[in-house]
Amino acid sequence: MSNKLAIQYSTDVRAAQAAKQAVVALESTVISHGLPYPQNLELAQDMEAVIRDAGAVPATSAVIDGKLRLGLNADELERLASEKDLRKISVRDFGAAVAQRASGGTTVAGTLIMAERAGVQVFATGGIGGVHQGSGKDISTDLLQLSRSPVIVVCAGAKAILDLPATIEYLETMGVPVVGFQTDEFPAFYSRESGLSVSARAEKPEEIAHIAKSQWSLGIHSAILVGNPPPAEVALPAEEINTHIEMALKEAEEQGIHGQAVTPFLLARVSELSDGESLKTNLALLKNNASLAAKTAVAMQASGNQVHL
Ligand code: PSU
Ligand code: MN
Repeated sequence: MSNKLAIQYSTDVRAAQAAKQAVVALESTVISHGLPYPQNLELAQDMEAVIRDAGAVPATSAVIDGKLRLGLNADELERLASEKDLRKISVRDFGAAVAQRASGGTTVAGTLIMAERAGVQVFATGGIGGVHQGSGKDISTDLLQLSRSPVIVVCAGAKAILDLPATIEYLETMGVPVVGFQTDEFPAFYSRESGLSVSARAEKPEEIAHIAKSQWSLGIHSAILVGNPPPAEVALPAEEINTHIEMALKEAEEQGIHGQAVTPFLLARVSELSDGESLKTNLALLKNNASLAAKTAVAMQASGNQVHL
């Protein structure tokens, strides 16, 4: 890679890496395309604060004016939260964004690439992309990249806007371990249960770190996907949220929404249809994931870096 394409770090992320402190990467499509303004900005700041409170350093990932960035300042976060025409940057989109000096949020797949390049081992998000409902032809690049980047990804599962059984099957096919945090079931984002089994269960962050190091030390270079159920006090009953999801899916089909626009459309409609109830759950589980990711990053650091990649 030429110097021009090197990742630019914020001062505190660079200092944390030099001091071998725990760092947690954060994706930013959730800011640019997943949540409304100003809740998205507040959320981005809250997630960073949660990570600092747990003794780690947050590294929000984005492309700003064609530069790959890990760690954003307050002005840049504000831009990502409020600017129009920001790109949604997944694996295929980096080259064009750099060449055209564009700005945008990185998806789970995009952030995995940046975290791996930067040697950041833990990453927090809300929900991953997956296999969409319907013809089965819309499959998120997140799943492919999860099979390629050795990073621990803490999520609340995936939203039931997706075909969850097909998503779990795909992860199995691609060899991605799915670890339930204090649960045997893959969470369904708004709801704690999905009826789908995880491939392993961990009770503590230290156990997640141990599983990751053991898997990677065998030379298996996939992500470790951690399913962290939403906090019980904000979790929504599956039947309630599924009514809104079905409505949103019907509208997407009627309006011919396709490609990258599908996920943002469904997220926005489900939030509107549930009268903000789902937004509350969304914000709470993102902070909950930031907290677990930070504790896991600290555990990774504390147990030493004897991973042989
Ligand atoms: N699911 C959510 N919230 C999100 C996303 C997914 O509940 O914000 C975002 C993530 O950044 C994810 C991306 O990586 O959407 C997946 O988009 P696609 O399905 O187009 O790959
Ligand atoms: Mn897609």
